[in-house]
Amino acid sequence: MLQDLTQHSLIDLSRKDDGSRDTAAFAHDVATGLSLAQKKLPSRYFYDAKGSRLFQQIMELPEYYLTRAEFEVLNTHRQAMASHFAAEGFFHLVDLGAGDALKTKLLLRELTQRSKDFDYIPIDISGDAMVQLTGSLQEEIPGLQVQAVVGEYIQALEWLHHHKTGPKVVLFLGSNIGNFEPEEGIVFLQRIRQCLDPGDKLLLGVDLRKNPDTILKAYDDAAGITAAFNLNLLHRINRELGGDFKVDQFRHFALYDPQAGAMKSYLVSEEAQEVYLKSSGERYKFEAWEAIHTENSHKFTLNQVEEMALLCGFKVDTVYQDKNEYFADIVLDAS
Ligand code: AVI
Repeated sequence: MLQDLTQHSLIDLSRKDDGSRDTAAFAHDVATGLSLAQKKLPSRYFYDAKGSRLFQQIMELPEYYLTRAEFEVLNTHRQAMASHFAAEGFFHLVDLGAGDALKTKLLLRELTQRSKDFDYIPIDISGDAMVQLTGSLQEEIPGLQVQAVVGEYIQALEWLHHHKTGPKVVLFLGSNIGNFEPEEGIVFLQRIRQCLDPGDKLLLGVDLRKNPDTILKAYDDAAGITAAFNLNLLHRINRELGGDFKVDQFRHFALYDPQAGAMKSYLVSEEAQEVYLKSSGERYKFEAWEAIHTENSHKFTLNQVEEMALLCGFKVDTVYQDKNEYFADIVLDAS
């Protein structure tokens, strides 16, 4: 689908079937994860409509410092970032997982005030989010050239690599890199690098190591929103895969490993029980207090980011931080 507006267009690279392939992949991943000796479910399945709404609420929680800290980084350093990115003339500003682009808009306003010598390419798997974003940008930043892309990150970057020539600045904000396992994160950054040319840039948002108490509270808030977000995965399995999880017999449990810098989230079964999944036709046995691992959120040191960047064909250019040094947005140059 290509919807052409004057300054705003939207290209949809997502698969146009009835969603059955997505459901089959979900069913496969859940059946595999629940059959392991140490059960696990992939965190990417948190984000159905309800899960996405809960994540919006998480970002507003007093304990969830990440969003506020990154907003401060972009707000404080937006002029320096804009000068840096716009220094060599026209470029494409590519936003991986743009969502509502609340933080990116700080940068977009700054860039449009100085010159119109760039276009904005938000990428997101949610078509609805991209339609809403292009609408809001039309009102808030008239004159901005926007080409929204609906699709998976790498698929969209490969499309851009073949269809958009010229320098690129890629944004990967929000410490989304922290939800990958370290080896997967490296493969992901290497794939981003393959879609870029030397001299292109990646602005990578990372949550930094800090007092473990601060980190733990961010993933175990007093209002129970993070617990609801985690438990929603079981509701989703019940609804979409014909599961019979008794959700009220599971509880959210979060712990932080300060040596690994890994925030780990679990769903713990309070009773011995069996769960049936219609999609696999199997029953899965839980001992009392057995856990399902659902998410890791890695926290980084600046040295780790530098090492990771080198392994992936990038060099650290500039590190921007908030005043508490909770969060960093790091400009990496493709070498
Ligand atoms: C999307 N991601 C960076 C969030 C994080 O902090 O790992 C997801 C999240 N999980 C629990 N709270 C927020």
